[in-house]
Amino acid sequence: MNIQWYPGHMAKTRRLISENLKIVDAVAELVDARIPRSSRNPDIDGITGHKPKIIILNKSDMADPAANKRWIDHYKSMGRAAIAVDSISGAGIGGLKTAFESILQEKNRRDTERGMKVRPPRIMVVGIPNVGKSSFINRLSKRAGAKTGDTPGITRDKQWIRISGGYELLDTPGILWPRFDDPTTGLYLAFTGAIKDEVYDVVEAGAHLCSYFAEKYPENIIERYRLGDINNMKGYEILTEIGRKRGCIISGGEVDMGRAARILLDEFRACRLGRITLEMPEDYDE
Ligand SMILES: Nc1nc2c(ncn2[C@@H]2O[C@H](COP(=O)(O)OP(=O)(O)OP(=O)(O)O)[C@@H](O)[C@H]2O)c(=O)[nH]1
Ligand SMILES: [Mg+2]
Repeated sequence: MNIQWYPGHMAKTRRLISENLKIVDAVAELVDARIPRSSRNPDIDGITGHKPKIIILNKSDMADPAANKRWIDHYKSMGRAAIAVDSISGAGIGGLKTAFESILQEKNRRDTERGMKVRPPRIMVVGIPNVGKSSFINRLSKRAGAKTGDTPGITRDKQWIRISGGYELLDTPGILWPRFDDPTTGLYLAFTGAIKDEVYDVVEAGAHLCSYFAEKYPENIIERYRLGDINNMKGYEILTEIGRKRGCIISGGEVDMGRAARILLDEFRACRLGRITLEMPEDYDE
């Protein structure tokens, strides 16, 4: 399955990011801890140029804790600032001010040398749709100032939000890129809810997610849906079994595959299948 999604409003967001770059001091790029590779927009480094940058591994509460650590170590080994957070509970948020100060150290030193006053920074928050940019900002500001929701495309325009210490954060709409070269990228973005459900085949995606679980986390799916032996079963067969177990039956006793797939995707996104990381740094060469 080859999923692609790049509606016109994303091209507009790309321009918005470029245009506002000159008035911000740093960029916080949010990635989804369950899919740190697929959720890193390859265009963002190009658009944001040499601005100080930090990678925020968000939704870390939904990902495998050991994998979170491996990803943070991986970013650090590449010389990138990175921190894992949970924007709902606030775990990890306490370390952010220090992390921002550290990426801005060089700029502040230059400003001081030039006799300029060091003012509280402006930080642009960017990332793919539904990754938690607005939730992250709300958590930092301790107010629900930015609208959030569990579908991609909630934030429509930029919005400045001031937090303690005089910091100003710029919320931006989610942005993908014009073409996913690797079909796995589109699939993982669909699983985690970064791509709206209307643009891909939900049953096919559900079957792929079953195959992934069968290979990497078989106990989680067996336990959740009380499945028997899934060895040698294809994704589609596992999904059929899930549908049967959940009573998704249509006339003639057949399984309603669409309903089965939606149950699986909803429960995966709600973390009911456990803390899952779909990709590890060592699986890819960067
Ligand atoms: N478990 C968990 N859920 C989160 C976290 N951050 C955000 N969410 C949830 O993820 C969904 C998307 O959050 P938003 O803050 O609206 O995401 P966004 O990146 O601003 O999305 P767009 O504006 O559509 O691009 C919401 O249902 C949030 O409650 C997190 O760290 N952990
Ligand atoms: Mg938003």
